[in-house]
Amino acid sequence: MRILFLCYRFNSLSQRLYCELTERGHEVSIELDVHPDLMIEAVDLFKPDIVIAPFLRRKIPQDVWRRYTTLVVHPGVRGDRGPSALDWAILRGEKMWGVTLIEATEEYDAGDVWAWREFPMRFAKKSSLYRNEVTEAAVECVLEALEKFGKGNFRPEPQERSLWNPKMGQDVRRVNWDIDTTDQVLRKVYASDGQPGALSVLEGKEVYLYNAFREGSLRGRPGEIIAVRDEAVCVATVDGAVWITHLRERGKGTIKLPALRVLPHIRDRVPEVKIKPWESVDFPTYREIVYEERNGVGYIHFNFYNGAMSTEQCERLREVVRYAKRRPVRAIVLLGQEDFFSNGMNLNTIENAESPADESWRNINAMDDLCEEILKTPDKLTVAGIQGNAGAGGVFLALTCDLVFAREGVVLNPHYKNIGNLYGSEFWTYTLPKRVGWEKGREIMERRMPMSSREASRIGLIDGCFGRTPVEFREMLRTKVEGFVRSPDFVKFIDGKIRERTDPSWLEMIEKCRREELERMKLNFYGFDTSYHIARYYFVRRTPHFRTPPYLALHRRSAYPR
Ligand code: COA
Ligand code: THG
Repeated sequence: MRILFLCYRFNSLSQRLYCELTERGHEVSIELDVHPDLMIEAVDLFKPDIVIAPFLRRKIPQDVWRRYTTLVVHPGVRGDRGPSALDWAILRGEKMWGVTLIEATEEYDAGDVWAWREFPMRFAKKSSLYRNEVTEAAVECVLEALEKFGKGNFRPEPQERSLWNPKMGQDVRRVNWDIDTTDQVLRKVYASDGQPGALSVLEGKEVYLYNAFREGSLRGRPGEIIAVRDEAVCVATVDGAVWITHLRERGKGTIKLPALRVLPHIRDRVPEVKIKPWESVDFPTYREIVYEERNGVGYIHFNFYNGAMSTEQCERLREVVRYAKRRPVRAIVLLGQEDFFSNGMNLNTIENAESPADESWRNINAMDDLCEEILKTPDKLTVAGIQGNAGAGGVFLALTCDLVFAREGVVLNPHYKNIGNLYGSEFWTYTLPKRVGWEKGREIMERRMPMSSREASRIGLIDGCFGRTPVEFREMLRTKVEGFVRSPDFVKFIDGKIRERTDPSWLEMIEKCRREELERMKLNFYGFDTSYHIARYYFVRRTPHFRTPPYLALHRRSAYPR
């Protein structure tokens, strides 16, 4: 089928649906939300069989939905309507929630229902529910609806009683430290994460709060910052305390940053309460990196917000990899976190730096130091366990491991071009051709489209994909890795690895890869072409698109057959 996507951004859900549909042989073209007239132009150019809006706020013009069956993915149960569906569900503490595929009509979300799914709610941030439960349910809904549409005789069901829930404003989201309990603070910040954040006041400054965690032991005066850890701040509440890892100053053009970079003066006033990654702790708190050992295997969890890795975070993670390398374990498993494995260097902290070019250079070198630390592990098996999506340098960080596995449903973006034509580093010129050959490698890099873990596994970019949920994935991964390190094959594997990784010619080749990649990156950061700096500027400010690039819009390519 020919399917046109209308979306505000080509976000994780749109990318996942794109993969699911194209990998089933459908032809999918994408039109970003720029102007209603362009939506009409897009259907006129593409003449799709069906239109799907996976992530759209704007009203689809009559000229589109009257002429083409148009289905809107609504992250809510049947009968729920409005632009802040998940936000309200979290705030109200719904026990069950869902996704409904609604036919577009004149009135927002009031059309007939093509498919729906429900799931139990988790007490978690909106973006995490969106990237996991909502995404899985939406994929099932879309596949079901396409089957019904293909049969030709399906009649969608009218919504009998429906309830309009307005856009949630900051009057509802705002955190008031004098009265909000820890649970209420968590609820408000969860309901507002990743966008738009929950407004509040810290240190007399109006800020949006992101990425909150319950703190089980520290206490203080409500609203006061009582501790810092890894650039996050711990704020006392009326009945406990919470950690907030990211803040954005109120105002136009501000960006999300690690809390301490928004409130730098706090560092000298407030104690730093450290917890070592390998320590065990028996109360809830925020921990950026956790190292645990089980049955001779070391597992490293790194909980980096949005999967973005600043220079300092790369350094902290590298320290833990070095620790693991000294431990008597046979394998080291990198797990990232459930929402993202990694998205490479942190474009926000780079943007915020005095010199973004210098900070880009520091950050990519820190990424490469981490990658090199993993590559130069001769006597242990290294494994990447990709539980959530990965992009750019984050994918290639994973590929520095001997074995790479991903959860089913993970979306990978194994390329760098989308941020201003970056050349890329992280030893991709070693790992990519080694896994898929130069020709396929170049094709992936140039096409700059997302790829499902299933497809990545099929072409040998990764070694396998399994597990429907992060929990199931980790369970299966553990069995696999622990099985391998106890098998006779393992001894042979390690003998070979030691031989390769201590060979002077291998070491020389690795050094050459890094040097040549960084040579090209230097041009991206300091050279004549400033497209990386421009692309980053718009990316971190989440600026809406002003056109749909041809690599997304098949129908706007000059070579496209009409
Ligand atoms: N640095 C900082 N923030 C990043 C990031 C990075 N490298 N990669 C992703 N993010 C943030 C996005 O800004 C967005 O933030 P939000 O909380 O304000 O919404 C969030 O992570 C991703 O949101 P989502 O909508 O789920 O992601 P997506 O599906 O739109 O896109 C990517 C995922 C990875 C394809 C896309 O974000 C991307 O292209 N990132 C840049 C990757 C990159 O070039 N890294 C540096 C080169 S090494
Ligand atoms: N029919 C048509 N177009 C649609 C939908 C539809 N476009 C996408 C939309 N569903 C997804 N759901 C919503 C529901 C409500 C709102 C936005 C998307 C909403 N918007 C604000 C308002 O109206 O006040 C702001 C709108 C704006 O900025 O334009 O409430 O079912 N044809």
